[in-house]
Amino acid sequence: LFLQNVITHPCFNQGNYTTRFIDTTPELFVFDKPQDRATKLLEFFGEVAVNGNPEMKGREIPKLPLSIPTLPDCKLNTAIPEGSRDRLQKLGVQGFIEWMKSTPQTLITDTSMRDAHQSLFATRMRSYDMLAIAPYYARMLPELFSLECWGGATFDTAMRFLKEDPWERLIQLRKAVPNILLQMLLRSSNAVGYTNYADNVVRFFVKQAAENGIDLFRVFDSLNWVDNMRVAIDAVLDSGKLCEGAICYTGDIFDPKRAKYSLNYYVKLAKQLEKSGVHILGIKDMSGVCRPEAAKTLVKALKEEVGMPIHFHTHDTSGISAASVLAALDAGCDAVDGAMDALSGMTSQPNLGSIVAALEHTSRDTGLNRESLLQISNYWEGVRALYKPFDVNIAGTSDVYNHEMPGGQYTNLREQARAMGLAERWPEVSKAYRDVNTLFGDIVKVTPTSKVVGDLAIYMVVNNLTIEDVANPDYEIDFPASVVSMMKGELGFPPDGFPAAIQARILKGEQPIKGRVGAFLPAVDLEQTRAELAKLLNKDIATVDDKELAAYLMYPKVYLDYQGYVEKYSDVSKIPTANFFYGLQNQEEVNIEIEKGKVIVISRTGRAENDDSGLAKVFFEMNGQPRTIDVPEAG
Ligand code: 3PY
Ligand code: ZN
Repeated sequence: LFLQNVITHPCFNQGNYTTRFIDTTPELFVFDKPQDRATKLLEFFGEVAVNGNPEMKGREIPKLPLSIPTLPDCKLNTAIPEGSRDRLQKLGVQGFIEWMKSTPQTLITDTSMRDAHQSLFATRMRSYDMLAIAPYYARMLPELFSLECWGGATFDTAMRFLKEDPWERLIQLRKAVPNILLQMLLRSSNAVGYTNYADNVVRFFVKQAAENGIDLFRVFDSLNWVDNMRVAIDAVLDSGKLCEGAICYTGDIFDPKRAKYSLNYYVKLAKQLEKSGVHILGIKDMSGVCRPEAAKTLVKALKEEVGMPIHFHTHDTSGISAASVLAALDAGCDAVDGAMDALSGMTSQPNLGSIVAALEHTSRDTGLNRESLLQISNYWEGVRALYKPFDVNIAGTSDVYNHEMPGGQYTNLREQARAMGLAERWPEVSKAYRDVNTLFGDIVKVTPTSKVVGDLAIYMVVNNLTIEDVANPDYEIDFPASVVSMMKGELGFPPDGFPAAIQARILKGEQPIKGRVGAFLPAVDLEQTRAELAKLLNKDIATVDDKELAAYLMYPKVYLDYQGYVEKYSDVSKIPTANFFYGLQNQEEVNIEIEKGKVIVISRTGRAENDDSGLAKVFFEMNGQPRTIDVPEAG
């Protein structure tokens, strides 16, 4: 093992060593125990064979075995062409922004690895499936503007449900795609969580994201409060990366009954963002309610009023969002988002391949190769089938113009309602959501404010409450904690505040915060927190790196649970997705590359009936050696 460490050490390999190499290279004496990792993975397969992956609880298992997704027909030993990231490095931020504004080419962001699966199958896509296709993106689609592949809900779900490290996902994607901009969604002071973090935590998180591979940050605030975006924006600007400040589109600029969301409201916001120094202006139509004529009018006005390039993001819940994309482009929009065909439509982004086709041979041609797009989408089609139990397959709906639920929330809330036995009462949930929004003063609904509105809507339907009951000061209601928190101002405030009467009723005598939460939250002592984490993990403090600390700061409990899981089962992210969710069938064999060049072969050879002690025996072969795993059967 020692020899193995010496010969694989990069310095040794490159001849970069002296006679003191052994004395000065302590890591040569660190021996990993492949046997341990393999045994832990066997424990995982034993557990899934007997008790199932807990993620599958209450879900319908598809017919097995599932086909392995087909990778494109392209050699990976070819050179990687230059792309948007090379351009950024060459031109610098200002030069790049000038290029964005001057190129006639439509710039296209692919959301497949973030928003698309967040909106279609509960953010469950695993790194395994992203990393397999990533090198093909680098070679086949270098004309893409960016890959949205990180942030939003993915940070949480990676650890909570998929038991994998979100940082490792980013680092590996960066390695596989060195030429295209990697983009993330950042919820300003809520970072990648649901609450307001201390300012220094937000700064610390952004720094880690920038250092580990993010080139472009899309920053938004869930109430469009620019003051609440400043810390995040400044942190991105300090990192030297691209900062896109996004305005969240709500209502309808032409609806006289919703005059607060007028054209002027958005123009004012855009000017504030421009003043704050962002490089790109994002229009974040998270619910997909920006109708074609509105998109055209909005983009035209913004182009006239501000100097930043414009990037339009929408969702296809209505079924006609591509019309809005084309209208925005007609008005001079610089960049737009789409999702690969197989991951597009409904609550996801409009179809990227079709947008490309629509623009082909026009002055706004995207330069993307349609055959390459099809091959990559074909791969995604195979991937999507692996996640069928999470895929809420419902049709598009014009009801979205009434409830305005964000794409990522719509499927989640429907699923939550179904799990609570409210499937048939969905129209009531949708109506309650709309009523709650009105009661709150017609607010922007996007994570986390959308979650608050959803919480109260579900609460109303479960408890058979009408909106009059909720508003009635004489009716005793135990409001969900998230609702109380929002009324206190813990997510910030809309420009016109929350309606005083309902705010007072919900706060029951408590006073709301005056100003920005971040201004009140004391800075977190990062080194003390690192020490606390080291103790909890039983590790030397010097080995707790900034990424781990940042993950713990975002989600303390989720992070510790995830670490406990890794301790027990090792790194399960290396297991192919079908085997991760559905285990190994009898006689099925799987190859797992536990690290580069180190593959273990596991096959399941049988299972014995449970013995009296309630232990089930599952039989495997690991690299040809028979192994038996005893698994206690869960109650
Ligand atoms: C998120 O915050 O995760 C979103 O996708 C909001 O639209
Ligand atoms: Zn979105």
